[in-house]
Amino acid sequence: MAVSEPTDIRAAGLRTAAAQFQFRGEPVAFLPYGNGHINDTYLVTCNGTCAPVRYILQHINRNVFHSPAVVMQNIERVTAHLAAQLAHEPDRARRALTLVPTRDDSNWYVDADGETWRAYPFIENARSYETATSVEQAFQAAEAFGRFQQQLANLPSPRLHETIPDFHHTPKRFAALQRAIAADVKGRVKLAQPEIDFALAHESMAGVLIEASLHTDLPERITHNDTKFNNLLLDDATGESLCVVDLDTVMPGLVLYDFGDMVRTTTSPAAEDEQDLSKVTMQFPLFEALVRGYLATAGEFLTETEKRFLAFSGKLITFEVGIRFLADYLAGDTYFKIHREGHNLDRCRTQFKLVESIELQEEKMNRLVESIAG
Ligand code: ADP
Ligand code: GN1
Ligand code: MG
Repeated sequence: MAVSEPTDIRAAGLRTAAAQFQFRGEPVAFLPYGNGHINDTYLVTCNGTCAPVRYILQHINRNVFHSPAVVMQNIERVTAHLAAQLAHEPDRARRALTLVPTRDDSNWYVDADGETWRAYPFIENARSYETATSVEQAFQAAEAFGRFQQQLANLPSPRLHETIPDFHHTPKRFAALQRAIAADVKGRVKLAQPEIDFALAHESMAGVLIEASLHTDLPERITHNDTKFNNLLLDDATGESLCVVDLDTVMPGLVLYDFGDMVRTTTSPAAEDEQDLSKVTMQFPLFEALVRGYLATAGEFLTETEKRFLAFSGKLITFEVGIRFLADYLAGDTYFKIHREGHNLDRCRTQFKLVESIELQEEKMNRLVESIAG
């Protein structure tokens, strides 16, 4: 068997894992794929009977997801429900992820080292992007993630597992940052003082949504919880949203964290790890497109309070992700994959710059939401 990539010691495990799934044809090539910060994702090409057939094969990060079986149980239910919702739609196989069964008819494979693998058919003629380049793309993203929430609103009980407890509990994220500052295990506090000062000065926003959810109509719903722009595939031919991917954190949550993460990842033209901070800015027309796209699909179920916090949610989750990058930098880069020295600090800086940009425009953003959503 010719295996083109990767050539490191993981290749053997990768081949063994691939052999467990009911792929059409023999796996003949493996390539690391995508820009996710968490899992190991590979594009596997099989020599199907007529033409090559491709799959996504993923190794779940156990350092992040302490119970991969719980992640997979959620994904089994979510993908089955989405398939049922799409039963009468054209092109439905490209509109939702489908798990590929293993040879013994499980939906995932645990290898001899206890590592968990899963596979999906590769959705052809579509791709994800790191940043949005047009208002139309922002509209498509918000409409798609809103539709995703709507499709899952009637998922039968029981409640989905919390694959990462308190994932968007911003005050607990803030407390984790404070612990990382106090521990200073890598002696990096002195290298990140301006960012630490920024975080400490903004602490008061951390609890706003959690607090509001205790007293107002901010209900728990089934949310995606990682709605960054590169977790959405757009159709190559039409540019329209096609499929929401990265289902590991689909679980009970607040819809505002989903909307906020779209603001974080689509409104700035700069990459998440851009070092030239002058490029980081919240572009108002893209925010407007997000609001319109989101209301087009989620508008019918959103409460007044959910609508009222739409602009704030962008600022909050951008802050939350910023303090997570900062805490990970201080802790020695143990959570997010990094590709260079100081990578997590660079990522933190773009987030805080974006928070500032949102602060400058927040009033105007709120006025816009009010004028559209009433
Ligand atoms: P991570 O959890 O590490 O972020 P993802 O599940 O988001 O991993 O996958 C990484 C990338 O792979 C995505 O951004 C997307 O571009 C691509 N991808 C994932 N699943 C599929 C699929 N079934 N078909 C096509 N591309 C996919
Ligand atoms: C991670 O897996 P990925 O790259 O789509 C992270 C998100 C962060 C994001 C920042 C499980 O998302 O919470 O917002 O990086 N996922 C997890 O880019 O922690
Ligand atoms: Mg991803």
